Amino acid sequence: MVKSSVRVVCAHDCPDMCSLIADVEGGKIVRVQGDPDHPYTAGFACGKVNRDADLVNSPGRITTPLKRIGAKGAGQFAPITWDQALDEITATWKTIIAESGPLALLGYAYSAHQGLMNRGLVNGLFHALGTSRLQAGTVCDTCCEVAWDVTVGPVGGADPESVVHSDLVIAWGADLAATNVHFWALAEEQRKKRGVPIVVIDPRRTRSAKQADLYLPIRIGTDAALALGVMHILVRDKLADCDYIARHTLGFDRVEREILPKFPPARVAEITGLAVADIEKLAAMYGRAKAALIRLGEGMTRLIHGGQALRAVTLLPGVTGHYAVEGGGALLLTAASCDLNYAAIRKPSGPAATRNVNHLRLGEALLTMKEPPIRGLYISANNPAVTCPEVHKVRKGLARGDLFTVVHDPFLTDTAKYADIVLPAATYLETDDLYRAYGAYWMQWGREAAAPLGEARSNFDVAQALAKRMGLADRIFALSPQDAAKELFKGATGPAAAADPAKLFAGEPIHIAHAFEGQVFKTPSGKLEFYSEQLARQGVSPMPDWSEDPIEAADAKKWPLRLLTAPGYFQAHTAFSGVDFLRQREGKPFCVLHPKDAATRGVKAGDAVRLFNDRGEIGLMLQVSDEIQPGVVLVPGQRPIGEAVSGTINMLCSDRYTDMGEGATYQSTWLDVGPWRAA
Ligand SMILES: Nc1nc2c(c(=O)[nH]1)N[C@H]1C(S)=C(S)[C@@H](COP(=O)(O)OP(=O)(O)OC[C@H]3O[C@@H](n4cnc5c(=O)[nH]c(N)nc54)[C@H](O)[C@@H]3O)O[C@H]1N2
Ligand SMILES: Nc1nc2c(c(=O)[nH]1)N[C@H]1C(S)=C(S)[C@@H](COP(=O)(O)OP(=O)(O)OC[C@H]3O[C@@H](n4cnc5c(=O)[nH]c(N)nc54)[C@H](O)[C@@H]3O)O[C@H]1N2
Ligand code: SF4
Ligand SMILES: [Mo]
Repeated sequence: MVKSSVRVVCAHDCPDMCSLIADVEGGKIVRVQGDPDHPYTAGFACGKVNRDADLVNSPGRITTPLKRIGAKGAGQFAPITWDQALDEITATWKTIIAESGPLALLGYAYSAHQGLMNRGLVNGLFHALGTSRLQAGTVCDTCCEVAWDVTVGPVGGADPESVVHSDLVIAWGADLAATNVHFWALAEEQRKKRGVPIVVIDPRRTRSAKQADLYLPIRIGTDAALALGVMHILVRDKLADCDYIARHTLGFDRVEREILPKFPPARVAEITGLAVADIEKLAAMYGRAKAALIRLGEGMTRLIHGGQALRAVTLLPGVTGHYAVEGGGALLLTAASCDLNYAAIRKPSGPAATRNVNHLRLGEALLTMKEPPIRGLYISANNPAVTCPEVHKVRKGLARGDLFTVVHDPFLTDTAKYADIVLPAATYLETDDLYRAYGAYWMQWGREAAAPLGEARSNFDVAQALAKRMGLADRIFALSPQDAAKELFKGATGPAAAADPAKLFAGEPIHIAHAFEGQVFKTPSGKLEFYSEQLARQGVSPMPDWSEDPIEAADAKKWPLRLLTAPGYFQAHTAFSGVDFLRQREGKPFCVLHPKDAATRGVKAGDAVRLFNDRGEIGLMLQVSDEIQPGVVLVPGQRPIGEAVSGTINMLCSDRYTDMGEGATYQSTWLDVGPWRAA
């Protein structure tokens, strides 16, 4: 059997963007491991991707196009050929466009293939067709992104590899040992070598928290109060860097006068549920550090006032001047500092603006949009029938008899079961693509390691085939993946633009960090904005603040438990459901209650339990643990509906927006738990 090792890039939705080595035998991927020659990957992949040979070869893979023969949602399909599938799709689209105009179509690829082309060209196809557009990512990161942008500007944050210069690391709303393992490994190494302490701020005593030097079990949704309390102490104890504040920030004087007096340690303790001593300790550690690095997580933003939370924490390094120091500052995302010509792929032609559909309100859009209604839907690399809030609405929308749905996925997902046509997708290990990390400063070309299984085709390939049949003449739809990637460099600026194509296409990792010159601010004022005119114009409090949301407060009176949502350790949303080993390690879909809450409800570990609120009820297995506080129910990850006792957690979550970025508010969900009574 011919054996070879191919250098590839991990395309899963993860900040680390590992370089991987895929071992191939007889045309089949038999092993996937971390690349020892990539500085950031450092020779290891996470526990999930170590099993990706099982993912590509999973018996659950779809190998041919399918046409629905049963009711929507029932999952009955018959195989058809690619020509039949593409002909039917494009004929239907042409009819819809002729009758209702292009706005009656909605298509998207979301984050499950992080390759710039396999994700970008699907969106490019719908851009060129002038269809309605998905305001994508509101289910994930638009809240934190907008909060960062109005504060720091659309620019990347600290380089995770600068942690070698840090003297304090704070994981704030991020379970790094689960979602950012390479940064976690670096931070731990610094702790071992140089005694750099790690602080974790999280309502759950996560894997990261268990290993922290200081762990603050903050109450959900109170991070802005904690950050403002720390600022209060920094000012009180003269630990603020007045010179930095004067030169690089805007509006601190007003925050100091109008906001900080409201956040003395005693009140912050009351709001956050933390001990005054711990708040003082955090502020003292932060104020005395020379280069403290805050890893900002999205966890604190998955609720109504999530934007205020992230913004307040993001302002902290401006008070101490740590933004000016290598190894200090804050890291949310890095992608905005990679200035490639993305439009070449994502916007080859088509109108500058059309009608937008918010990703998290897909259900609402399918049910209520008029003039024209959405009549054709194309979903690639996304499983909204599980992962969107108000999932009942999504399912009801997908069940519409007059909606023509196409799903492109390697697996027959809950969403695919509603499709008229299902197309078999190649995985990243079976595609060529260009990658740039969103949580580190690296870029890399990833090669197809093995031919796609069965008749599976890549997102890129299918986008081109559909474009051709729809009569789109844009050049990008006829280029090879490598030639298309070259378009990304035309007009690009910064370190990414300087990549040597010979090295790039040979698969060499390209370091794309700018030389360190302090955090750059790309706000309207060019400074770190404690006061944001942009927010004032949107009617949002222009200064960081914390207040209780009235709807949340009313729900909290009605229901005794609040939802805490966190990543699954052996699953990431539903993308690894096809791997037996990981599914079993994760166990059946479960929730976690504090021992006190379990006892008062007469339920015990291992029981099936019922989670319910005004939206409905679902059934999960129960684990009991004091890793969470009383009053909280933790549901890690999103899992396919068939795996659970009944339903999925998003059946209980509303599609209300966050304060910034119109993002999802999963954690603004109140509910109760009781024994499961099978219907
Ligand atoms: N309650 C609650 N809901 C949440 C969250 C939460 O914290 N709580 N988190 C939210 C977040 S952060 C996110 S990002 C979303 C994620 O939501 P989704 O994007 O829906 O995530 P997945 O369930 O992983 O679905 C990805 C799909 O893409 C498929 N896929 C993988 N690779 C390819 C490929 O190359 N091509 C194609 N065509 N398909 C591919 C996978 O098989 C899978 O079916 O969920 C959100 N939903
Ligand atoms: N294993 C695994 N890895 C993943 C994913 C996965 O599902 N599984 N998903 C991927 C995706 S799509 C994304 S977007 C990223 C997200 O990765 P992160 O940015 O790390 O965000 P989350 O996973 O949403 O939440 C992180 C932590 O925030 C905590 N948290 C919740 N509410 C609060 C709060 O109010 N305050 C504070 N301080 N903390 C809070 C949660 O307990 C959790 O431990 O991870 C990616 N990586
Ligand atoms: S850590 Fe992230 S980038 Fe690395 S292999 Fe795992 S999922 Fe992929
Ligand atoms: Mo996400």
